[in-house]
Amino acid sequence: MERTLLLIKPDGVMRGLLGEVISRIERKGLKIAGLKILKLTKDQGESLYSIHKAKEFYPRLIRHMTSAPVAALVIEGPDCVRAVRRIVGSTNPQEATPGSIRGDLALNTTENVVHAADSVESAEYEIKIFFKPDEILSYSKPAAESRHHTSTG
Ligand code: 3AN
Repeated sequence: MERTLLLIKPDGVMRGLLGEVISRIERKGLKIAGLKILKLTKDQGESLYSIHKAKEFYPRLIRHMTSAPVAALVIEGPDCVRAVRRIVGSTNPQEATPGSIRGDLALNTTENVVHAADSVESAEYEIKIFFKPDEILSYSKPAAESRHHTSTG
């Protein structure tokens, strides 16, 4: 069972989009195994986006990410890194497919509602920035167990 990290960014929280985003994740059938609201410290923002340190937009991005609370979610499900990236849509909301979170709900690239880890390795690294192991609860049914359950009624 794969895990990924999703952040609802300050713009998403301030616009009252927590329910909208979480609902799209749940409707897909993915499970929320960890959930918290927090204000990112500068250190947490820099750890999350260290790969973009040299980019022109980096200071603006860190300023935005630390400007108001975010929601951090650990999401669990089969192939969920890729599934969540598809639900989130392209970085630039103007190019994001309608039906995706960014395609439907965002207009600009800094304030694009959500962040999602882009690989299983990034997900592991990013989950550790925000969650201790005992703050993540696994309750997905393994596929074999649900099949067995169905056949025995
Ligand atoms: P994604 O969030 O789609 O994985 P990344 O990892 O390339 O995109 O970028 C991380 C964040 O940096 C984006 N969510 C966005 O807020 C910001 N960002 C990326 N590229 C740009 C850009 N060209 N201009 C402004 N902000 C950007």
